Amino acid sequence: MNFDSLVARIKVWGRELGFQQIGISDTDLRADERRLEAWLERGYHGTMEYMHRHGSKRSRPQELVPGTLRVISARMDYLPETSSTAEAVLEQNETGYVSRYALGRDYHKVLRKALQKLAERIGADVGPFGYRVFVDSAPVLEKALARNAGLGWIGKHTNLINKDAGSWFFLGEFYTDLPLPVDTPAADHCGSCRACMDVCPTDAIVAPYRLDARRCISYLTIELRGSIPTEFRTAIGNRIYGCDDCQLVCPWNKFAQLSTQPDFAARHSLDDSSLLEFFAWTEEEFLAKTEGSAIRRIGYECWLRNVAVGLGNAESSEEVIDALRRRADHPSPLIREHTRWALEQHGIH
Ligand code: B12
Ligand code: SF4
Ligand code: SF4
Repeated sequence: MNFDSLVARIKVWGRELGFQQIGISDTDLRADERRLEAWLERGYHGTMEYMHRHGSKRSRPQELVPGTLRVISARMDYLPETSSTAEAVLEQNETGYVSRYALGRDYHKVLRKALQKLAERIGADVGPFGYRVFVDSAPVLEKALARNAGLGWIGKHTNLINKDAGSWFFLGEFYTDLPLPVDTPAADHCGSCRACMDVCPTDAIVAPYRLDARRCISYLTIELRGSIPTEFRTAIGNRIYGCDDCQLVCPWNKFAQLSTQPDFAARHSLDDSSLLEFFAWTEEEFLAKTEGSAIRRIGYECWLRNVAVGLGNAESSEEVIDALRRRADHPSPLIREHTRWALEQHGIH
């Protein structure tokens, strides 16, 4: 079989299915394995036990799927058109900021479906072959594999950046037993820049390429289930789900394109609603408005926890104080504690 021409066809099919780029790598992740181990040893993963759980499977694709020879990585742009710019929302502290990746439909579903179709197309061409599709769904070092496949480099903020497309894209991949020719890994173009490190509100990028997730607003608002440490609450500002500051400041995002994927269009005014509107949602409204969205996974309790922190950082007003007072005796101790903290920020004890 001519694998060079197969790869050319795979890249064309990938674009037809909505991916901006496809690349192929082998499975050698030895240098990244050492860095992953050092990151875990320092405890930077916080409560994300799943980063530990699978041992070396994350950095050794053959241990996860025996027989894997190559990894086909794909990237899909997600930046949606929004009624206000990200910077404008971050400046208006009465509006809630939802990170750009979570404004539309859950990316896991969108990418998985497209990757599955790509695998089926390959199968129709080459006959039965071994593969397994992943989108942030298993112990896979997605960024390192995508870098090795030529899709971009891991920037100092630790996201993957592409020279022609910035970093506002998701990654997905499939492991396969096809002996495809590999792409050239992407080179690092951060140079002497350190804008992301300087802008990070919580100093989570503790050294270039080294993120202490326990300090990252994305972790604090999405992954952490308990109380948000008080030392970070003011810095969180109005960011109620994730954080984009390190990407917003990155000069390479000048080259980013808006997403063409209708699934990633902002839903339910998540791009432009006040903290008061979000805080007023009942559990039923939360479930209805986050149906099919990644936000749903944090649950209603953590949603109110996050919005309470945002309201603690908002301009003082009667409406803000009244809304917080209404939740101050909430049956959930987590919501009570964050609401009371927020009231204290407005001088109410
Ligand atoms: C755990 C996780 C998180 C954690 C930890 C982030 C992290 N840096 O690890 C938290 C919750 C904080 C997080 C946040 C976000 N995430 Co996240 N996350 C993941 C996940 C599940 C695993 C990442 C991982 O393997 N971490 C392990 C550590 C060791 O990796 P690392 O910090 O990148 O370190 C590597 C390199 O930096 C390098 N390195 C480390 N030290 C050193 C030192 C030197 C000198 C050098 C040269 C290199 C180097 O080696 C390491 C191994 O490759 C992936 C999906 C997946 N399965 O891969 C998504 C993923 C990385 N997340 C993604 C996104 C979109 C985000 C957010 C932008 C969401 C948001 N807006 O809030 C933020 C970005 C925050 C940030 N600055 O990284 C996308 C990134 C897409 C892209 N373009 O890169 C992914 C790939 C999901 C996807 N399928 O699209 N995430
Ligand atoms: S996502 Fe926000 S908190 Fe996390 S490293 Fe980037 S700027 Fe810092
Ligand atoms: S802001 Fe600068 S240092 Fe940070 S990832 Fe972008 S280019 Fe690299």
